[in-house]
Amino acid sequence: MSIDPARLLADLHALRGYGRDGNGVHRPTYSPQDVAAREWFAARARATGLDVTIDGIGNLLARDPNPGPHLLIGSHLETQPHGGWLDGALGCVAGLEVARALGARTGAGGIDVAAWADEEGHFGAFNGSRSAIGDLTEAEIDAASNRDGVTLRAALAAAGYAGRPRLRLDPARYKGYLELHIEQGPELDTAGQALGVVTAIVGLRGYRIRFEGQQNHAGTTPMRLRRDAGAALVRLACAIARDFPDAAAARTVWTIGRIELEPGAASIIPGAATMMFQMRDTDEAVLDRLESLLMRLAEQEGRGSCRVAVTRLRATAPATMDRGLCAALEAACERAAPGNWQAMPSGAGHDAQQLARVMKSAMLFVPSINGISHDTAEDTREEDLVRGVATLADAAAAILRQA
Ligand code: HGY
Ligand code: MN
Ligand code: MN
Repeated sequence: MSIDPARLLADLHALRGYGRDGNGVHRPTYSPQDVAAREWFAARARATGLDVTIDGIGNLLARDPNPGPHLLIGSHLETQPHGGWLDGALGCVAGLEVARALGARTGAGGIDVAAWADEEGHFGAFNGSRSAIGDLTEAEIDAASNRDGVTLRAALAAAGYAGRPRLRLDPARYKGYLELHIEQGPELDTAGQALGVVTAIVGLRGYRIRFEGQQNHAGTTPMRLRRDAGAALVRLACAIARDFPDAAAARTVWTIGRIELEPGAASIIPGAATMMFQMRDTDEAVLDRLESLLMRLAEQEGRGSCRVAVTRLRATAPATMDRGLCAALEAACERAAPGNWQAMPSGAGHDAQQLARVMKSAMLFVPSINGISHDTAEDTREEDLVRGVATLADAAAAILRQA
């Protein structure tokens, strides 16, 4: 029972070719390159002896035909726009490689492999893994669209998935779910650690904040008469920077990912201004406290001169990883890299936090060089990739052997 490093790396580099963008990959969900990548992955899984289905939301599930017990290993195949080549891809290919390594052994049980659709949220929040656990309604699919205004229904039709039934996982089939992922942050790389065992995954709150004032001439409108939506938005950004640190916890993060001024011309006072804002923490109480603060600051910075609307677009709960599965991962890490691994929370969201709602789940991290991710510069040393998959296989075999 061992993985084949050359086969693993060859698969990772083959997958990288679907939407290649310099050192990274541009493979948005349901894009032609994403659909082609799913078909490639399906063929690799079939060649491994797994029964493969791609369902009505684009989830790919490759099932081991042996009788139980089973473990489910997966991640996602699509990427952020102009993103990295390993975010998601590593976890999917790792599942395939572990299935091949363990499948070679005799006896019952084995590995199912999943590629969850749209973890990267082009059309919503964890649509694929939420669909698989029964938490995605047809109405949500009807209402969803991406930032270019393409509806999810149209994207599914163009991908050839429309009309297919959506798979629903049977948690009783599995002893649990494992996901191997790049850390996407600087901790392991900075500490020189080879592996990370995830203790918890952050919850995320995402908002659209829109100020509406009065568009007007940038030269003839006296400052005291202005209802400048752009100025109100900038004041809110400054108020967040001023007040959030004292209200936040040690690892809380918050990001203004997009600002739009309308109509966006130098000689026009913006009549409207929109901010896309998100925050993350492993503690719901912290997110609740910061949400109340955000609402208060938005109202305050509107200051009557502008109307303000704060719309909560997404709210993903934090998740704690299963202690038993973590113990198996920790033991495998100690065998693979004695004293050179650590337990840590995940600052990124992952499908594992959805799977954790229906079955025991755990995650293993490998280092990201310079902590870079969601960027074409994202990368991990090959030795770390191989060690991560080998450690995952070791832990998976141990979990399947447990009574
Ligand atoms: O944004 C995230 O946490 C994930 O990488 N999509
Ligand atoms: Mn990811
Ligand atoms: Mn990502």
